[in-house]
Amino acid sequence: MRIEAIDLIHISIPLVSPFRISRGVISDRHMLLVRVHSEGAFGWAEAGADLLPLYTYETVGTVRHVIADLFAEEILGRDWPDEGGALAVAEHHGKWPWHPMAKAAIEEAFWDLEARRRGVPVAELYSGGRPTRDRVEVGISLGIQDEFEVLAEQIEKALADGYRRIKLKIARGHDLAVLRSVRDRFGDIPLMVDANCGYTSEDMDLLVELDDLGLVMIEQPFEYDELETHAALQSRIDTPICLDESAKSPAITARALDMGAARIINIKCSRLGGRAAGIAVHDLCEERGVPVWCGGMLEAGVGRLHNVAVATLPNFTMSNDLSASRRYWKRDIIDPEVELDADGCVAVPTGPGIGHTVRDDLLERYQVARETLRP
Ligand code: OSB
Ligand code: MG
Repeated sequence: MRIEAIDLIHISIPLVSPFRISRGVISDRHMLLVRVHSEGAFGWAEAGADLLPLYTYETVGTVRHVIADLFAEEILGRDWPDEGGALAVAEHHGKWPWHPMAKAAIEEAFWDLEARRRGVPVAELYSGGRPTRDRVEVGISLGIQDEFEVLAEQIEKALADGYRRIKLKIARGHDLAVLRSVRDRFGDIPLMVDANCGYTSEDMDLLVELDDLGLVMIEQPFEYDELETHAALQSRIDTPICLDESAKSPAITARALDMGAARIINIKCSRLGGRAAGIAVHDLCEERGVPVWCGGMLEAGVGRLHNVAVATLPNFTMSNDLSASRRYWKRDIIDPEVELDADGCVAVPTGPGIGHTVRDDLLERYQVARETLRP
């Protein structure tokens, strides 16, 4: 199979409300959509990076640069296997260091292409023949708010909508007191926190105090390379630590678990460099009895549907950050949009590939820049 063209479509979509994490605020979500073309078929992907490097160092600009100036020539110049093309491209990209979101986007587009060519849902390829679920459980991730009442209103709405657990972003000065007020107001709801690396070892005693709050987990309190600090905190608390930013590869994830740095892993295939790497982390956690869940990065429909598909694997036993389209966007780029059912779940599409249509008219409306790479 030859890839005849790669479309890179940079779009910007306004969030229904700004999303604040420890490092900054996201109001308009920028993203790079990737579409590969082969023999009349195509495959869609969405790179995880945003305009600014608030989560990791990657941005729309670095992803575009790496794909256009480095990967494209090889992708367009080779013959890829009709079956297993995504795995071949993942292995091929292994020779380059870093840039996981750029690699993940190309690999994801290959998965969707292969699934569409075979007429099967992309979830079926991700599962590799293992039993999968037909709905995935969903929790909501809520940004930092200055006003407690604004946050309380969002929590109330999320519970009424049926979300199965509430994740609150925390940062220095937006932590213990807020969480105590949430417990006072809402009682024993399934609650977790995500610090996005916002604390240091100097905050250890404060973080130990979070242990009394009965949280489902504490996600990524320290910098990504601070595995020892995470292990030190985990040894002092019963609440499980979950790693997000630190879990950069299957090998590092295994080492973090060996060190006792975490008891739960957030799988984001974009951060890990692709679906194959995400599935490898799923498998190694399953072998060790460590639960995983699928993280999100305010994806639009394409990235969300790839995430829904991967979250069908058996060890995704906790609620995933895969909210309904309308929690993020006035209008998502896919048809139909992703919706939450009455049980706080999202249905896994049964059509070919990611299973929903990408709307060209909306891509045009949200477009910032667009190019097509050819041999
Ligand atoms: O750490 O999970 C994170 C959003 C942007 C950057 C990092 C993260 C997030 C989220 C959003 O928590 C989760 C979602 O997409 O619903
Ligand atoms: Mg996180």
